[in-house]
Amino acid sequence: MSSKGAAKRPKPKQATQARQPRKTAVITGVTGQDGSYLAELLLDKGYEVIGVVRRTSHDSYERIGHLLDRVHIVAADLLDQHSLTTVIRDAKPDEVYNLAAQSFVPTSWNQPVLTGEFTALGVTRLLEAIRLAHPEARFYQASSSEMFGKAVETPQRETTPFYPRSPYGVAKVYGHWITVNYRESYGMYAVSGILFNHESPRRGLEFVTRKVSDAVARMKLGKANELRLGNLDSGRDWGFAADYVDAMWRMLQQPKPKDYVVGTGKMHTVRDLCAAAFGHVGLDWKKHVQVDSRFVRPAEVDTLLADASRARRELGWAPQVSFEQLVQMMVDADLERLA
Ligand code: NDP
Ligand code: GDR
Repeated sequence: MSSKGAAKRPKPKQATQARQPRKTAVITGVTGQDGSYLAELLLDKGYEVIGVVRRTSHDSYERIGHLLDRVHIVAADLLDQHSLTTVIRDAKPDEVYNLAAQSFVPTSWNQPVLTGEFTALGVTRLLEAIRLAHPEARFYQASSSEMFGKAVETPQRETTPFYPRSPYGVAKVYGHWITVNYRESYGMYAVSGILFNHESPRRGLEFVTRKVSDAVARMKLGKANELRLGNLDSGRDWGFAADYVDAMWRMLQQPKPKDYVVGTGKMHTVRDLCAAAFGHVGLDWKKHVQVDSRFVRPAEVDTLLADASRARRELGWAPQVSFEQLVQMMVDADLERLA
């Protein structure tokens, strides 16, 4: 057969369409709220997902129980350099999402040093692991609107100066800048997503949205009658966690590493949150909510409101769930769970 004739034959599919290799992602904090939604998103996209968990005497797989047959669980701790380096060296991931942290603001006043170790130095340990073992990996750092703290302008965007108001906020500022520094020092693809509050039925019970949705469900079912809260005046830009993990993924698909603010651009107070949640089940929040000084913080962040126009423009990202839909979703989920 002449080579000409052979060239005319249609090539088998495999030869022309090289299969895309499956991407691998490492998620620290996979047992947390965001880790569980991000693992779902990446599995849906065909990634191999490696979830980092720290050793505990009881497992904390409540949020990822339904994913355990598809996520590879590995043990490592943000406090332990060697364990992080081993994970990165063995996995050689395309993407690393650093979601692990001591994430509850009030605890950061009680445990400021530990919060700094996890939430600040933990970022450096993970960046060092990547730099030494697999510098090609793209890195996402879970930065926070708490870095804006006593905000010097409203709304807050990527260029707004930081003024953190808690040991947690201070630790996140360190995590943000060390990420920027590794990008600029070593040319690593490292980005910081400055995410505003995002919630879901998987939110920890101590955070105010979930504390309220859980209490409302208990009251509706006759299991409780009172809810004690701190500052009702503080304003937050609350969105739905599943929307926000999509923004994280989009940040790692860009041609150049860049930092982005992510939020809805709408602010509500804790009072508004109470009105929406109690109102959803036909209760009057004013009859049930008591202000309790135990829940008032030593220093408060009064108003957080995102200007996410860079994320909208460059990532094509937009929130899909409104504040009202979010609150109703959380109350309904707690009603179902407790009924
Ligand atoms: P969660 O508190 O729900 O999850 C935190 C995760 O970190 C858990 O999986 C926890 O594991 C893990 N973790 C804590 N300490 C360590 C450690 N030393 N080593 C390894 N893992 C550890 O947080 P979210 O999912 O809400 O938030 C994810 C990230 O995003 C956090 O960094 C948070 O600070 C940040 N963030 C969150 C926002 C939000 O509104 N949710 C907004 C902006 C930023 P374990 O289950 O064992 O406790
Ligand atoms: P935040 O979330 O501190 O913004 O951090 P949280 O839900 O704890 O507080 C929001 C606001 O509500 C006020 N508040 C109360 N908060 C709690 N937890 N409990 C109460 O009883 C109560 N009463 C009033 C608070 O004073 C505050 O103003 C969250 C975390 O997920 C961080 O990890 C993340 O970085 C930021 O969001 C963005």
